[in-house]
Amino acid sequence: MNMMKNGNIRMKILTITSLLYLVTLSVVSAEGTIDPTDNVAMTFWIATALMLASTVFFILERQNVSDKWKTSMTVAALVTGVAWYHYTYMRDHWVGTGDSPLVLRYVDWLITVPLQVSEFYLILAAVGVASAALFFRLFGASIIMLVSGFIGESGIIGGNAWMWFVIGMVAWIYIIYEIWAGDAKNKVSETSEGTQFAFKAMAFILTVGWAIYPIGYVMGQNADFGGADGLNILYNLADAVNKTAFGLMVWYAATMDTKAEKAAAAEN
Ligand SMILES: *C/C=C(C)/C=C/C=C(C)/C=C/C1=C(C)CCCC1(C)C
Repeated sequence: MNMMKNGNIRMKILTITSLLYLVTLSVVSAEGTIDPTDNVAMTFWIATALMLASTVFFILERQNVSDKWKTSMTVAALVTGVAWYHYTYMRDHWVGTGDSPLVLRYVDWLITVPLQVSEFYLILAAVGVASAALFFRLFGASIIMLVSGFIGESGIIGGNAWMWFVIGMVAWIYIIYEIWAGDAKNKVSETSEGTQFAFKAMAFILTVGWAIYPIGYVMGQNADFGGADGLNILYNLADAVNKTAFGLMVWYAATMDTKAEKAAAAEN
């Protein structure tokens, strides 16, 4: 009992010191200096620190959840970890040039979005009801959404930015349809409370949290709508919600499920 208590306290101290250390490191390692009147730069800084703190948290919490949730926690940590790495560059790019870090942003999304949609597959696979087809449909649609967004924003192959926007919107609406009304919905009803919670929370984030991105895209098209400042503030905010909160939902569900499993085991 005493040993467990000591272990818990040690763990907490370790968590808090690593968080403080890493967050400080991420702030002082910046190449440029931050202008306190630059609100966009502020959001880059906050997002960078948040991504790092979330990554450390998910890695440390991974050991407290039951085995079947560990891969989901790893993926949650990868999403914020990859984003943290890119944010350290995106932040410097903004401060150094005052331009949107367009390519870095989309490189980050192209890695982190497929990782996130794979979470739907993972939480269903953990309880044996997932289909690979679901994963490939979500994966394919998310790639179409991102590639059309990139073509529209960068103008690399021409065409109208609004045409590419519409294609991206269609792909996103398809993803929403797939998770709310596709066959995953029937499968999830057969699973544990924790899995159902995770699935619903993630579906909600893909619908409401992801809606911030197209608004950012629209702002970026016209200085009157907000221009590059509006676009970057919204994209940074959206990443904070969609990467950190998304992982927290997985963590919450995993914790809930692990508790329920332990309680059931104690009864037997
Ligand atoms: C961690 C990064 C995430 C979750 C990025 C998500 C990005 C989107 C949901 C982007 C959506 C877009 C549309 C729905 C229309 C076209 C323009 C995009 C690419 C901004």
